[in-house]
Amino acid sequence: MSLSDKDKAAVRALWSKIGKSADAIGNDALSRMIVVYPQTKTYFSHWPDVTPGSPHIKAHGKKVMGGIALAVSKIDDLKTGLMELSEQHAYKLRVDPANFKILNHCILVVISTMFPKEFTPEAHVSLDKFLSGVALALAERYR
Ligand code: HNI
Repeated sequence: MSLSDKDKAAVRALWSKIGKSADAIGNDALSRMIVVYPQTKTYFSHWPDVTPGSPHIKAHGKKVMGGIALAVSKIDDLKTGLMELSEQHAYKLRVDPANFKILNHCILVVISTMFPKEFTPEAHVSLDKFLSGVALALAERYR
């Protein structure tokens, strides 16, 4: 799986329209993740309040979307660009990589509902490929 020039252009174009809403997207995606896939909550059990829209979820959604923004800027070489984040998730946070796909799904759902006009089938397929690339790059340091 690799991103074509067309995919990269579509992701950059979409991001230029939705990037300013990254905090809201992150909050909603994280909130959905913990509700729809409650097993993901175990990683956040050190937080005082793991409920949808809580200050911790909001702050973390912002961080995660910062990671997505970084990925958009490193779209030509996601593996190198996300190496440090991969190391953190693998060695320090010990997040099972299966969860990356779960969060990706939530991000897609949120973007589709928040930006129905921008989320064309063309944008959908390229964003899906991009997020898969992000998940693969984040899983890189696990082995
Ligand atoms: Ni993730 C911390 C980015 C998926 C659990 N994560 C971060 C940080 C970024 C980030 C950025 C902040 C690092 C720092 O403090 O320097 N995470 C991303 C991205 C994805 C992702 C881009 C996938 C799209 N993380 C996930 C998933 C889980 C997850 C799916 C678990 C279900 N991440 C964490 C945890 C932390 C974290 C736990 C530390 C939180 C804390 O306590 O500060």
